[in-house]
Amino acid sequence: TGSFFQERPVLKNPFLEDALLRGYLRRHLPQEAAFSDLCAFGERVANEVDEWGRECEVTPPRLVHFDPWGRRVDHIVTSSAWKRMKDLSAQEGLVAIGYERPFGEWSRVYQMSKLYIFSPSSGLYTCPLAMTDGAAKVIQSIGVSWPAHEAYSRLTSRQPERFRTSGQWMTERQGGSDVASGTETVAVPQTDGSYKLHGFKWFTSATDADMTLTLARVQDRTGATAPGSRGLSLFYAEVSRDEGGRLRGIEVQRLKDKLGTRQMPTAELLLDGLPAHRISEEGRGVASIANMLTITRIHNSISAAAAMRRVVQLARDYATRRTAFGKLLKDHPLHIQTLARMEVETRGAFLLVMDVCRLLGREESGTATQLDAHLLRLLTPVVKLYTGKQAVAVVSEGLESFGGQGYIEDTGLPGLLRDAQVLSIWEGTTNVLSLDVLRCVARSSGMVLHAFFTHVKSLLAGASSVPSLTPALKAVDGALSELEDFVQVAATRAPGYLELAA
Ligand code: MFK
Ligand code: FAD
Repeated sequence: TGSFFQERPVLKNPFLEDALLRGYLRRHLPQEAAFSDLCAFGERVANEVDEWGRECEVTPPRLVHFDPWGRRVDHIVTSSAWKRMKDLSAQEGLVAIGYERPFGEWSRVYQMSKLYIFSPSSGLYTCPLAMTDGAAKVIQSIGVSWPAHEAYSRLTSRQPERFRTSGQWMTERQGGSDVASGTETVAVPQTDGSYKLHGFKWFTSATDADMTLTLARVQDRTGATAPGSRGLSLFYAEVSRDEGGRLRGIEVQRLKDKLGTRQMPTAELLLDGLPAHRISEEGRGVASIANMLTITRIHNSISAAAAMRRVVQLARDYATRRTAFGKLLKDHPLHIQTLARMEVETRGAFLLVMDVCRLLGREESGTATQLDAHLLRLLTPVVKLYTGKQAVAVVSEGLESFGGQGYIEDTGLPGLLRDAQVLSIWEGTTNVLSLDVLRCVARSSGMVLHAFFTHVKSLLAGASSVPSLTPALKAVDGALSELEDFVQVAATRAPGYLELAA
C-alpha cells in the first residue's frame, strides 16, 4: 500500500492569515478591542467551529412529518452543531454588533469582518444570520411597535437563550424574481386587527427560524385582492406550536433536495391560517422589504469573498506541503501564477465588499453624505452580482489547485463549490440585479452614476502621488470626464432599457 500519505491543508486562524483584512482594519479601524476580538474569534473558528461546520454538512437536517402516534408535527430536525452555531452567533454578537454600533460608522465593517472569517466554517449558519440581520433592519427602519419590537430585541440579542432568528419568505411558485405579480398568498383580516395568511411559499431557508417576514395580499371585505406590486404588504409572523405540538397555521410540505447548502433546511411551506401582523402600510410590501434585501445582499457578498479567501488560504497552505516533479507546488512558477490570479480576484472582491459595508455603516450612523447614499444603492446589487459569479470561478479554480483531492468529498473542498453556486441565484439572480441597477439609475435620474464617477475620481486623486501611476491615472481621468456625458445619456435611457427588458 506504500508508506507515503498526502498531507492535508491546514486551516490556520483566518484573521491572522489574512494580511489584507488586517491591513484594511489597521488603516480604518485601529481599535485594539476589535483586533483582539477578531483574533480570538479567528482562533475559535480554526480550532473549534470549523469542525462544527463539517458536522452540519454530514448531518443535514431532516423533516419528521408525524410523531410515533400519528400526530402531524412537521419537525425539522437539525444537527447539534447547527444549534451550537446559533448560540455562538449570539455570544459573538454576529447580528448584535450591527445594532450596538461599538465603533460608530465602522461597526458594520467590524461585524462583517467577523462574518467574513466565520462564513466558510459556519455550516451555512450565515444564511439565517443574514435574514435575521435583514429583519432587524426592517423592523428598526419601519419603527413598528408590539409585537415586532419585542422581536427586534431578540434578533439583536447576545444572550443565547433570548436570541431568535428570522426567515425571509418571499418566493412563491409563480415568482421568485417576479415577486410582485407571482405572489398569491392572501392575508385575511381578523377582528383584532391581526391577519391570517393563506398561501404557498416555495423556498424558505433556515426554516427552523423563530419568526419570519413575508409578503401577502390583503383581502378586502369581498375577498378581493389588488394585483401587482401595489397589492403586496409586509407581514411579521411567529413560528409557534399549539398544545398538540403542531405548527400553528403552517404545514411543511417537504425539504428541498439541493445541490449545496445542504447543511441548512430549505422547505416548501403551506400557510394555512398563519397568524400574522401587517408591519408595512398596505401596498408597500416590496418597498418595505427592500431594506432586508440590501442587508442580505451585502451578507451574500461577504460570503462570496469569504469563500474565495478560504480556498486561496487552503491552496496556499497546500502548495507548501505537496510535491510534484521533485519540488513543492509553491516552487512551480505556473502554479504560483494561478494562485496569484485567485489572490487578485479575492482581494478585489474583499475591497469592493468592504467599501459597501463602510457605506452602510455611514448611512446607519447618520454620517453618510448624499453621495454615500447613492453609492450604497448602486453598489449593493453590483457587488452582489459580481462577487456571486467570481466566487464560483475562483472556488472552482481553487479546487483544481488540490489536484484530484479537490474533487474528494470528505476533504470538505467540494462543498465550498456547491455552496458558492447558490450565491448568484438567491437574493436576486445576476440579470435581475442588473435590472435593479437600471432601476436605481432611472429613479435617481442618473445621480447614482454621477456619485459613482465622483467616487472613482476621488479614489484616483488619492493615488496621484505614485509617480509610476501618473500616465495611467491621466488616461483614466480623461475617460471619466467623457463619461459625464454618458451619465446624462444613461439616466435618460435607463427607463427605456427597463421597458425593453420587461
Ligand atoms: C449567506 C448569505 C446570504 C443569505 C441568503 C439568505 C437565503 C436566501 C433568501 C432568498 O433568496 S429571499 C428571496 C430574495 N428574493 C429576491 O431577491 C427577489 C428578486 N427580485 C427583485 O429583487 C425584484 O427586483 C423585485 C421583487 C424587488 C421587483 O419588485 P417590483 O415590485 O416589481 O419592483 P418595483 O415596482 O420597481 O419597486 C417597488 C418598490 O420597491 C419601489 O419603491 P417605491 O414604490 O417607493 O418607488 C422600488 O424603488 C423599491 N425597490 C425595489 N428594489 C429595491 C427597492 N428599493 C431599494 N432597494 C432595492 N433593491
Ligand atoms: P425565475 O424568476 O423563474 O428566474 C429564472 C431565470 O430567469 C433566471 O436566470 C433569471 O435571471 C431570469 N429572469 C427572471 N426575470 C428576468 C427578467 N426580468 N429579465 C431577465 N432575466 C430574468 N426565496 C425566499 O424567498 N426565501 C428563502 O429563504 C429562499 N431560500 C432559497 C434557498 C435556495 C437554496 C435557493 C436555490 C433559493 C432560495 N430562495 C428563497 C429562492 C430564490 O430567491 C429564488 O429562486 C430566486 O430569487 C430566483 O427566482 P425563481 O427561482 O423564481 O427564478
